[in-house]
Amino acid sequence: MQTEIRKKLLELFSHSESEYISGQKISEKLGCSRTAVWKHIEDLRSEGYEVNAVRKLGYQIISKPDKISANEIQLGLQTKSLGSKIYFEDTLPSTQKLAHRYAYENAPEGTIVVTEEQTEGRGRLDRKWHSPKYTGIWMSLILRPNIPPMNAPQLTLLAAVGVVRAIQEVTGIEPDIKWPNDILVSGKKVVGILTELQAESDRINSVIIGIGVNVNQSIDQFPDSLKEIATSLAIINGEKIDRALLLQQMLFHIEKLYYTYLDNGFNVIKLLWESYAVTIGQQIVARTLQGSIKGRALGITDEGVLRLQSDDGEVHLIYSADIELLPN
Ligand code: BT5
Repeated sequence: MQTEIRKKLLELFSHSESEYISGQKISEKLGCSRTAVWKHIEDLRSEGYEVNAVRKLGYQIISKPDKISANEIQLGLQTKSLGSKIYFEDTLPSTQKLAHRYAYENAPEGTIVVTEEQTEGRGRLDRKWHSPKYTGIWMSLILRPNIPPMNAPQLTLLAAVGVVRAIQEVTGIEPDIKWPNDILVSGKKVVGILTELQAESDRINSVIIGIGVNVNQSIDQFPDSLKEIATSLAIINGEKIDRALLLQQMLFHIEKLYYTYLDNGFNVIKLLWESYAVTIGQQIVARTLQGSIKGRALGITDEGVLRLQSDDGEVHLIYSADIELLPN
């Protein structure tokens, strides 16, 4: 179906939730024949929409498919630049990989790459990110901030705050952030964020922020190795969540924070981040590539670096690590 017509059709239905709309009215609004309307409705059905058709009353959308599309992301999106260009694929090895290519090819700031499934989704240090079909938000976002490369980790924290706010708003769940890039609910990971750069020594060409959100997985959809440490928003809330809406709100909140950050620096973001962080004040073990350090997390620096006081009183700056929270 042509994108414009499809958009108009869905818009029409989104204004009259669960009501019938007559074929006549649809044909007028879309500027096409009644036969064409019927054809468009058939197209929606083939995409997984459940549509009731009743003579004299018209059409009613009963349920939307548990799928997202570029159109659904666009419809109702309240951002200026984030999501202004959307690359959407049913399946991809990894959205990061494709976003790197687009970033290299000068894709504008705000470009996003979204997929329904990743076959080679990845975390930090080439770890795997489990991304089963039609269940999560697997997205990479391209930004082009004029900041020194050393400040790029701040954007991971910024993105985490944006995602937490979107989750709170859409689901009512109150997640925690574990430094630097995990979003947890009841100690289990629901979101992972991976920030990568295309940069020269003194300037950033692009920042590619990969965000994976476990939205609608059931517990059986996690492999055994993740069942104890991961969860989804639907498992917590006991009901499925509208992924397109959540994605729109993520973009909305990240954009708002991003503009604040560009105008006023990291300070506001830092305060917000600290208000959601479970790590601060806790006994933790930080596992870095150089070894492990045990101690108390004091806070983060203005650059977003973790300050950790080891048991001998020394304060360490941790740029990258896996954090284990210890019982206090
Ligand atoms: C992360 O890495 O948490 C960053 C994950 C980023 C994923 C997004 S999805 C869109 C974009 N495209 C990509 O290819 N990646 C990004 P890290 O902190 O290294 O955590 C990885 C670890 O989390 C794994 O070793 C597993 O233990 C665990 N894990 C894997 N899949 C998970 C999932 N779906 N939910 C929760 N935990 C998971």
